[in-house]
Amino acid sequence: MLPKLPKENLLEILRKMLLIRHFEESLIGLFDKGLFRGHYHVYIGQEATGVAALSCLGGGDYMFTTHRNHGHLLARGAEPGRLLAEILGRKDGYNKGKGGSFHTNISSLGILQTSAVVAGIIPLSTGAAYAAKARKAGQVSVCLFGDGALEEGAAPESFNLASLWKLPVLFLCENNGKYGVGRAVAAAQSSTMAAYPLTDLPKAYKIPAEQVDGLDAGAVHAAVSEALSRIRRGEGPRFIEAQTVRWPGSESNWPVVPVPTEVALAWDVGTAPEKVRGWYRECDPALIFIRELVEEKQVTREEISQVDKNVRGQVAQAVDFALKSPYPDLEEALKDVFA
Ligand SMILES: Cc1ncc(C[n+]2csc(CCOP(=O)(O)OP(=O)(O)O)c2C)c(N)n1
Ligand SMILES: [Mg+2]
Repeated sequence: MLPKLPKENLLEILRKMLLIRHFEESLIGLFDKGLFRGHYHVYIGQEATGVAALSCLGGGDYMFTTHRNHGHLLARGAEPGRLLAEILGRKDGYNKGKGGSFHTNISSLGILQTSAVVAGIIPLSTGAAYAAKARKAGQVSVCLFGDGALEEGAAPESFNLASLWKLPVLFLCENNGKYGVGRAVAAAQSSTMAAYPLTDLPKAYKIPAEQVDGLDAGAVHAAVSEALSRIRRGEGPRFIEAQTVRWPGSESNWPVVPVPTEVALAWDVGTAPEKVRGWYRECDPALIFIRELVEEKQVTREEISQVDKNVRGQVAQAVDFALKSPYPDLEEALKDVFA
């Protein structure tokens, strides 16, 4: 379903979903050309969750994210050029190229910590919520993490304190399952957790927890805005499990693009390789959103093509900006270091 929002907000959600998609597909191309090194993860397939959820935050709220962060950062308003420069280790990146894909922090956007340490941000987001509560500033701390993070001890330890102290934190778990096992199975057993559904774990700590279809921007928007308003009213932490289906391009160790995303795929997946057609037809959140916009007569196909064209232009400019940015000087290695 579509989020209950005016057309301009729906167009903004569409714009951000397509921005993330084209940004990530371009990034895979840059990696394949040897333009950056080290491991990286892309957010393709989860755009409806990140974009819809983060559209509910206020300007002063805090956000924490993981190894699969690029989509969250773009959804929160990161400039694509500076983010790409950071991932490529360049001087004009948000953290002067020292954070890279796994550790881009943008404090001006309330993004206090991005960490590839699985579950590392869960205690940090709880601490930020503690600070927000102590300051009585009305801020909420939103922590986005994968299903795998629940396996770490840091998760239940944080749930315990957040619940005891009624901290203003939203734990948003993105359960991206496994492609090809069917949605119901993915939802129940995607992780190696003995406890499932995953919501059983926060519930043991008396944290209200619900599951939501992470491919459905409207469902995510409704669940997150309701959760945030309850948290802001002082009701304490909440947990949402957003279920998506892993993008087949993220099945192997290194991401591959099975078919470059075109708006036309929303109606005809014929150009996608046969074995991934089902994902693009049924599980692609961007294409689902596009179809809904048109079917509910909110937006025409021409308007969607125009948004897509603008976003592609923006990504091309970001690539140009990042590639023109120099690598940091050697002496920079010893600056901003606390050791
Ligand atoms: C503490 C820790 N253990 C192991 C890893 C290696 N690792 C990187 S991503 C990952 C899987 C995380 O799964 P999930 O949280 O579900 O995120 P997804 O990649 O599915 O989005 C693991 C085990 C790590 N980065 N940190
Ligand atoms: Mg996962």
